[in-house]
Amino acid sequence: MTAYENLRVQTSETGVTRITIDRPKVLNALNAPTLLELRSAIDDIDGQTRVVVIAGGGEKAFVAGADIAAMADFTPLEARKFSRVGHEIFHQLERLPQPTIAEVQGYALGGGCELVLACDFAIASEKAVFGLPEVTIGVLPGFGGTIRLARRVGPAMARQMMFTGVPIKADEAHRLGLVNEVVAPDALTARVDEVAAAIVKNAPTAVALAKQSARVGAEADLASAATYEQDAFALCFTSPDQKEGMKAFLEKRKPTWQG
Ligand code: CO8
Repeated sequence: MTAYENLRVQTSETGVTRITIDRPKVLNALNAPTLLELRSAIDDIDGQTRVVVIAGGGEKAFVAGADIAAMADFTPLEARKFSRVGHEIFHQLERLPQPTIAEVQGYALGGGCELVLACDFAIASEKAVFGLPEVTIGVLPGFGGTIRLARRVGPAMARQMMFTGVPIKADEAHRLGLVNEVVAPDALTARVDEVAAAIVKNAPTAVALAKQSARVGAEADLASAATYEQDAFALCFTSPDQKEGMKAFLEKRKPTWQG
């Protein structure tokens, strides 16, 4: 297992890999070394992992944004590169075959909110706070936030959040569909583990193909998306998991997946 300075990475026996951004003194702000470690941790994810959880260290924050101290003296070219690297890593996260869950216990601001948006879905504590405050410090959401927030909560609300920079609380984020569930702070990890376990018990190939079809479908026109889904459905029938899943149902027993 790779040792990191700014991350903690643990894989459970059931195949849930938890990547914790761990710089609590600066509310887990993302600087370049942290982003590069995140890239390496995502690269290291293999078939042993069935679900990826992204979390923040400490009690206060998921991630309070890109590291403002590190960005303050950027030249335009350095800013472009930082934005590009962030985009590449969040894109890589979004395209993992395994489902990804953001476990949000506190501030998810700026780049932290953008990290949430690069995950398949989020489960939050009642104390979580979401926002894109970049314009309050003279920049804009540069890790995909101008694009992904609109796709999650609709263009008008995304623009209000982006133009005002005013953060929203967990219940409002839930109402908008930015998070799937809001739970008490001390119940958060257990609830995320429960949802991850519900995914892990299903056919790995089917889950991966369902994720890919949903992602392609969200980006394609309806006819192409429908064709892709039909192909993905057919692909399931090349997998031993389909044979086992249907056989187990008919034999009234639990399936054993090969993946
Ligand atoms: N970057 C660097 N340090 C941070 C950050 C951050 N984003 N957020 C908090 N910290 C540090 C504080 O400076 C402070 O350090 P110190 O103890 O040395 O003074 C420590 O974390 C604790 O923070 P606070 O004392 O401020 O804690 P509070 O509870 O008073 O406030 C807040 C919490 C409201 C979350 C507050 O810290 C805050 O507003 N943070 C900044 C939020 C923000 O503006 N985020 C967006 C940053 S920009 C961004 O994310 C752009 C992404 C795209 C980049 C594109 C590339 C060019």
